Amino acid sequence: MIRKAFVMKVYPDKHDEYEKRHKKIWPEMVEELKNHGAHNYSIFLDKETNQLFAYLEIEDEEKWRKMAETDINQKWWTYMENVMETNSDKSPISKDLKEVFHME
Ligand code: RM4
Repeated sequence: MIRKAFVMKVYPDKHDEYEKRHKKIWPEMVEELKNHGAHNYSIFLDKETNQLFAYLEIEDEEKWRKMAETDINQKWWTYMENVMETNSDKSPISKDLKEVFHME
């Protein structure tokens, strides 16, 4: 399994809405995430900086990359656009983090 971590940003007044939408994440979105080899996906919020820290495990980088192109992910990004910082293609602005420690 490949461990992945990245950060994104939620708008300051949208913390609750962001969490609410993830509590009710569409089952089809979860299904597609699983189909693309995603496991153990967590997102944490730093309420002071509005930064979201995401961690997940993936089976394969190429499979994961294809998730972004799926209809459901494109719809999810459109839905999430008004609560988080996004690029012009509606993907969340996201920065990959480097793993510097791991313990099994
Ligand atoms: C986030 C963001 C990510 C997505 C997760 C499920 O808000 O849209 O791209 O993978 O939700």
